[in-house]
Amino acid sequence: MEKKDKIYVAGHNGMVGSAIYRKLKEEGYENIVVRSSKELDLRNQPEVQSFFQKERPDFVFLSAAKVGGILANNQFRAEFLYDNLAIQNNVIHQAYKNEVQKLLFLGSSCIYPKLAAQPIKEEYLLTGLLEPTNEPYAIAKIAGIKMCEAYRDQYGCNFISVMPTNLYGTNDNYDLQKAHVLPSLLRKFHEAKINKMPRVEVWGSGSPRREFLHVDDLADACLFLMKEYNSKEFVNIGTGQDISIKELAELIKDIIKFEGKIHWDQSKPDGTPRKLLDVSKVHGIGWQHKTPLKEGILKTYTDKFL
Ligand code: GFB
Repeated sequence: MEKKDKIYVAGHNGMVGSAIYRKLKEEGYENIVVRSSKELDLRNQPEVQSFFQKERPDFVFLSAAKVGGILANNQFRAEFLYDNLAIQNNVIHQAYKNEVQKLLFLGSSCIYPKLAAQPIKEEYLLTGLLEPTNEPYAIAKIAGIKMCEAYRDQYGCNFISVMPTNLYGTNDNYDLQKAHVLPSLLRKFHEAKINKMPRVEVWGSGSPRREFLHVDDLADACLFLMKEYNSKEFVNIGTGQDISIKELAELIKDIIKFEGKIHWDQSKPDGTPRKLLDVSKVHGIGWQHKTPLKEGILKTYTDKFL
């Protein structure tokens, strides 16, 4: 990828796309193409076709997706399946038709079986049943990986896929009904502190374990792999360390200095009991994350709320 190459970042207003966009700018890439979802509806096949025919990008980061936390995934099951399938079908197919040199597709660690052995190796894909709350999203993402693999097999396209673990950072979603756990807890504890509330509601039992990666580290990994990696097999991106939701809630409570209590709302789902990626493959290719969790949370909190 040369500095003058035309690079399309799909989904540049989202958390992942905006981090990739910032990173490309930082590294001096000059020819970046973006469209907001109002300007280009990626679910619309003719619109995507004319966009690719007009712009003819050399490289594509496919970071556009409908995403959300455990409740949103479960509630908007049809949209998570349809929107994601439509977006990736259109973009991947037009990237092939318009001779894009290389495309990077972003999946998610929820593609793995609910009860996969830990840490999760790439080869565990499709070895067991999925977590029911995010099955539609996971099915769409699995289809995206398989599409990249099939277009490589049949047409020789250099399309690669990465599977990031749970992400947080700049431009996250803070809508409590739709967001993931980390931004939700930042908002809940912050508001409880400001409003001097006695307790904060945290969902589930607190026992599930999750791995959290700062989105700037993910963007760094995506650029690294776009430059260095050209194989069919997808690659996990994470930190290799996880914590329980109880530990996360305590950590955020401490960082924000909230003095009240935590109340566990057990009517809400726990989801997958543990989701820790085996990151030895990406380490072997030469990439490691940089941001320690506590530092990343503090920075995210300060930038958003202080
Ligand atoms: O981040 P989260 O929504 O997604 O939830 P998943 C992680 C854990 O945190 C669950 C608990 O056990 C939640 O019950 N939790 C506690 C909370 N308090 C809260 C809260 O206030 N908000 C939220 N959202 N959770 C998603 C998938 O799964 O992760 C997606 O549904 C995607 O498909 C994404 O893969 C990365 O890690 O459970």
